[in-house]
Amino acid sequence: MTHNYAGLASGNMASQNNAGRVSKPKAAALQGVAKMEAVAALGVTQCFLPPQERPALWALREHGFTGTDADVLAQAHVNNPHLLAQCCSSSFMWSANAATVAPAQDTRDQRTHVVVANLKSMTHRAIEPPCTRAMLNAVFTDRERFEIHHALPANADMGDEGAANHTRLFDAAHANQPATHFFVYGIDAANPRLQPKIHPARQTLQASRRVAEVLQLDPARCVFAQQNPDAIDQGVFHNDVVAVGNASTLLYHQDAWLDHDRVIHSLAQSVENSFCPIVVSPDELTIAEAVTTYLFNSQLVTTPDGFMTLVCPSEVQHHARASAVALRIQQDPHNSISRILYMDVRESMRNGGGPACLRLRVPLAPTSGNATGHATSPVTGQATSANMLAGIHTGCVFNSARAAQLRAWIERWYPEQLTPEDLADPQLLIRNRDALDALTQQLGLASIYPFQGVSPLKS
Ligand code: SUG
Repeated sequence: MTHNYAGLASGNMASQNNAGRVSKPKAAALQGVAKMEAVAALGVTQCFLPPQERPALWALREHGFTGTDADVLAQAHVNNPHLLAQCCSSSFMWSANAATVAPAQDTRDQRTHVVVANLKSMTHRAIEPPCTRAMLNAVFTDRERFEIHHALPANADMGDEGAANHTRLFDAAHANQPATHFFVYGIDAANPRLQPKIHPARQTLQASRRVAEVLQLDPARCVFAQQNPDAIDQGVFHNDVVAVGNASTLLYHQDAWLDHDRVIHSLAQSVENSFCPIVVSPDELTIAEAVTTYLFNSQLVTTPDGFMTLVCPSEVQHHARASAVALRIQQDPHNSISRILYMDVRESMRNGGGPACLRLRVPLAPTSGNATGHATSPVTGQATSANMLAGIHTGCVFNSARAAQLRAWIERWYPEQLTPEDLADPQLLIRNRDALDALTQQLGLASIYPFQGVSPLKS
């Protein structure tokens, strides 16, 4: 509801270039729902997370602002407008950064493990984890099946940006076997020799390793790679700006990582024969073009026919070279990608988030018995049985009725547009809280927000 362009994310070109622009929160939310509907039409089961509470009054108070909520907003607006913007960011919309997930079949205790990302490298995002964890606990309610871990401590060497830097690869013919987990980091904090010169490296090797441990993964099935520091300097702040994977397919830019040959060799050994790398060379598309079009930030999903659809941002369609790459991939009989679907997620794109940023994969397997359902599992591409969704809060499972409900709620509560001046308006805060109260009641969700009495400080 406070989606705005404050230019808060250094190293994220879209965020920097659109700073100060008038935002359209209602359009942003409606674009997200339309994208979910399109993905649902491809046969993919989805859940959704409600927005976080913004402005984050508790964070402003932590910085010493006192008095009524209106006083706090007014003082922050005059004395520290940058902090106010940070406390108003809607950056939680990019749920690829919410957490890293390992499904039951990959973990030592055969439970699904989720590590909330600490997002410590950006102040406006570091306030997300406590509410993210409360939400994930409210959605994945079965503690026997799902463990939602705390974010890693925000130590200097523990920058974690969640699933944006993690890809799970597996042979769809053996989907119940443990998968390969591909972790990409920006910097080795113990050996920071190779690092970007201009923009920050957000993910540390130390954090990626720790996430793999907390997820209870077999170390032999984990592959770690370092982002190319030159790519970070050109705006590749997350790996998902230059790579996307699904099942055994990995679409990536040739200059994504250091030591490209070793990385691909290690992945090929781990994923074995089914591994299908699709590389895009700088001659076809430069890193700078990948950053402006977000070709690689597409959602890659398996459809019930066993083929895959690449859900691209419409910026790709309007870029001659990027759309030519998409067409080349679609027409190549050696991979499973048979369809390209273009979606308008422009409001998100203007802050550096494409279709892939707007989702977090939670692979599900049947809890027991045979899969006899109707929808398609994002993990296996096979039928999703009702029991796969057992232990998940039904109010947050997406379907056409929910889409209509969410649309009506967005139309009722979201502002058409916002400028930086609007963020200090106490009426906006009151309206946002009323909207979140209405939503949590409609969805039958437990209390998850600070204004509902949940601690905003513990993640
Ligand atoms: O962290 N943008 C987000 C975009 C995150 C995209 N997610 C993935 N690549 N998975 C970021 O840089 C901009 C907010 C602002 O400037 O107001 C921002 O936080």
